[in-house]
Amino acid sequence: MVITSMPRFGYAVLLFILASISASPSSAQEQPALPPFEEWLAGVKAEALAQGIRAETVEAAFAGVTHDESVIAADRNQPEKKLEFPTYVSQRLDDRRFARGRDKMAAHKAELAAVAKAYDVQARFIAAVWGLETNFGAHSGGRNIIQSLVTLAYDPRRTAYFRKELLAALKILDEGHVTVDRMVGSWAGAMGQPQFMPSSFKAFAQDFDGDGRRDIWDSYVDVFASIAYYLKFYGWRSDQTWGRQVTLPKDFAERAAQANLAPPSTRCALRNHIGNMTLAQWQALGVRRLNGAALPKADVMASLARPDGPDGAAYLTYGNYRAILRYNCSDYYALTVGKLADMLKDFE
Ligand SMILES: [Ca+2]
Repeated sequence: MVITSMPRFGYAVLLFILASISASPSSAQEQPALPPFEEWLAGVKAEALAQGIRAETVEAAFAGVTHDESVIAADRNQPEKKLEFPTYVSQRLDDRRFARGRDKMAAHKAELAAVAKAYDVQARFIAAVWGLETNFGAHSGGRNIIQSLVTLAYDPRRTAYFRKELLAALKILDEGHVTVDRMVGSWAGAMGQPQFMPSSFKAFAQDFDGDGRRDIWDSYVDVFASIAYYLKFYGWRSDQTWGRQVTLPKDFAERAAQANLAPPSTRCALRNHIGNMTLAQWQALGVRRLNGAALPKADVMASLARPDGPDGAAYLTYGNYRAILRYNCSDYYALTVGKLADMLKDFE
């Protein structure tokens, strides 16, 4: 799911507000009260109209929309226990996923090549994100996006964030990019084959086939171009890969302490990385390729990720890896995209 930085900021503010409320003794445990559903929905409709969204769009979008308890159940049923990375990868990169990726890259070879050239992003990375998000278009989520967003926006925990996403979704309908019956996605509001939230759609979705609609549901080139533009926007370089698994010397902890290696950023997954230096500097610190060979002599900056802690596998990650983290800020996700792209390298 693509979540841009604004929503995270909004969420942080909301958490702060909730914390302030529960800090007052009279309302401990209480969440901000929302009006009854129908009254609340009327307020959303009024806001949409005030934003210039046409009445017929608003009426069509909300026809038959209800508060969907299954969305709330899905939201509250997310696994709390974190999987070890090898388990996470094995659940996502099995033989069937690889075979489907290989077949889909062959079926859309010309379209992927055209988009790769236009946006300067290697086809295997576009395919890998597509593969991880929706199994190459097989599982976009069959839910009505308006229904998912209405339900989440009416839930007091993140009402401001999802109300904004709901209004963005109405704007997308009003602009005619998709019809309401085709605007499907996940229970969490992520839409179409690249799983863009509505705000990400507004910022990043592309109309590559030039029919006037940014169609991330049914136009393959629009899907590919939208993923490619997202990565490009966040600094993708087509002369580099994502990074690589490496081996560390036995005394790496002491060497890292001596070199004063600190996290390269405080931003989500990067706060668990260390170092931000050239491959030559990593080489001097004793880091090698998985087969023991010297690191490439390229002039590339890298930070070290160890998703299962200091005793688990180690990866040097490059600038492109940070672009993948913008799509979903999890080392597990970004490493799996990188591994899938490596597996698909011969099919570009
Ligand atoms: Ca289009």
